[in-house]
Amino acid sequence: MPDYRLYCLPESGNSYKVALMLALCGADWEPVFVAFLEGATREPSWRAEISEMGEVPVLEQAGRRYSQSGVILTRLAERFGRFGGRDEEERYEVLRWLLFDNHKFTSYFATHRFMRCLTPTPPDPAVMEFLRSRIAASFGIVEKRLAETPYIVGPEPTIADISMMGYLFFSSQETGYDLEADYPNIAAWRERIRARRLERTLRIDAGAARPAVFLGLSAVRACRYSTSM
Ligand SMILES: N[C@@H](CCC(=O)N[C@@H](CS)C(=O)NCC(=O)O)C(=O)O
Repeated sequence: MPDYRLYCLPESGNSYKVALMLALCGADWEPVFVAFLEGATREPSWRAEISEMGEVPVLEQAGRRYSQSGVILTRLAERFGRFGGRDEEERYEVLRWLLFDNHKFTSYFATHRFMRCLTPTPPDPAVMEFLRSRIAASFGIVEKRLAETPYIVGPEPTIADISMMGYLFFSSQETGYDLEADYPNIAAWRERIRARRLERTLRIDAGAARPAVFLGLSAVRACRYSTSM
């Protein structure tokens, strides 16, 4: 039995955050596929046994289960002594960006992609417009920040970067955003993480039951791939 089991699915960028951290830390872990799109996390039994919040990711270790990617990443950073920030000041900075990520940077971008690709009926254009305005605001803030620093907190990557990568590796066809064209600093930052990811995860990629989780390549089902949004 591996040390860690990650309840996840390849389409979930929030799960990818934890998969990326486990891979970068060289952890002994395995993915546990959750039939999220079929409604598994809405089942009362799933909420009773796996997570009352009805969300993925959930990380299992030594018979205990933990949810909320920001908390999981913090726990792993402490356990592995990596990516947590170099001193107290940086650790608070990491927390500040984790909160910004969960509230804004990941949240609106992930919801926009979900509405665009994973809902059975076409989304309301006004809702999509609202989401795009919120994405423009949060991505603009990060784009400006990355003009000054290679990683979000400083010269070295932290779990704040790992968290913020959650949805950036999905294709532009899927997200509706061309990061190279519109957010060149964010695109360059993603390449810096990609280089580390490829370096550290090849062994795991090769042996994984669901390699898409690690590669960030989504096998999105029923994706409409509308190019007009
Ligand atoms: N803040 C949470 C967000 C997790 C989240 O929203 N996960 C999605 C899948 S990617 C989910 O389970 N959504 C179910 C719902 O919103 O009811 C985290 O970072 O773990």
